[in-house]
Amino acid sequence: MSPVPAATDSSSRQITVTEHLLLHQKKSPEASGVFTQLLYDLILAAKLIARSVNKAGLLDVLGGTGETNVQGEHVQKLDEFANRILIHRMERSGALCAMASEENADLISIPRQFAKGDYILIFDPLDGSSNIDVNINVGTIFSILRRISPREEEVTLGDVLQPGYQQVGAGYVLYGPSTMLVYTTGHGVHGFTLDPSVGEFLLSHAKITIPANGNIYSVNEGNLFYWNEATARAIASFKSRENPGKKPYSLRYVGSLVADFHRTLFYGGIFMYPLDYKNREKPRGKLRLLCEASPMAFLAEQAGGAASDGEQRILDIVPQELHQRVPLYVGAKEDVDFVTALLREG
Ligand code: P6P
Repeated sequence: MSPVPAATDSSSRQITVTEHLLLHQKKSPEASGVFTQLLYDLILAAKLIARSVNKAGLLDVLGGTGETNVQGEHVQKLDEFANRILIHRMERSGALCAMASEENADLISIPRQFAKGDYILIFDPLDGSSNIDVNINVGTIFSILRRISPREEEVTLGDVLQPGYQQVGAGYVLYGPSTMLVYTTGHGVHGFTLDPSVGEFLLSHAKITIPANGNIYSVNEGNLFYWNEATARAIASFKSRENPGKKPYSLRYVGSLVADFHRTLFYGGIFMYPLDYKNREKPRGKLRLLCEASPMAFLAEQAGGAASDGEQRILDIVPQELHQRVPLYVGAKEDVDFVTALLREG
């Protein structure tokens, strides 16, 4: 019998996420099959969300539900749908002992009837949802921690309020012209593109690194009135020659963190959401530390970049509350270090 001819098309060289993870498991012996199962279930949830996001214009999922979430934001139907899909899928994964969602005020426990694991999943089910109705990219952002309390005890908030350097995994799914998964487990950043014909995320961008000298800055300039002097000056430097690029940068701003971060990851430059004084008594950042800034910071550092809150490294911040917000400066190291130094000078 003649040997089976090796596949000749490019698909024979395509690597799925599961294969890629198994390759990593060889590198990090502590990574167990449970982690692979966690990501597998997360990917299944993402495919289900992608299917609805891609048909949003055709299904009655556009528009809001008329409700507001813990953040006081209008809940879009797709937000709610994505949140339900993730919770339903992930509580059955057998990998988790708790979850936290941007859409839920409190920790989400794993129902008694399901097997539990030692991981905690924190997610923003559909970031950028304000852009859903105008067909602009939205995304799911996730962060994975390992519990620190003994397995036989109840999970507490202390298991979740860990600094970002404790993350064992982080990433996002970007729903756009193509659906992409970008993730890290601490061994670099890797991008997978969903091939709808086979329903698999296939490795399309291995070992992503943020290019230096990317001359793009990304910020909502409409908030200028709400920034303090030091912030306004620091951001203005990107419109002058007084910056690491030695020339004015281009401004690009989508208003979806996943889209703005994804562009920064590939083109370089910097994304900024500064502290703003919209509430004069309580100036704060807008982005959430646990489900937005921290996972993006882990990805940025793993891609050779940096992330700060304007004072300190995002990954060093010890969270005080579940929905804590922080300012975020993330992107190419030289740009983040430059603007952080200016802000520290005041
Ligand atoms: P603004 C989306 O609502 C989001 O949380 C992030 O995805 C995005 O970066 C930011 O808010 C945009 O905020 O105030 O510029 O519209």
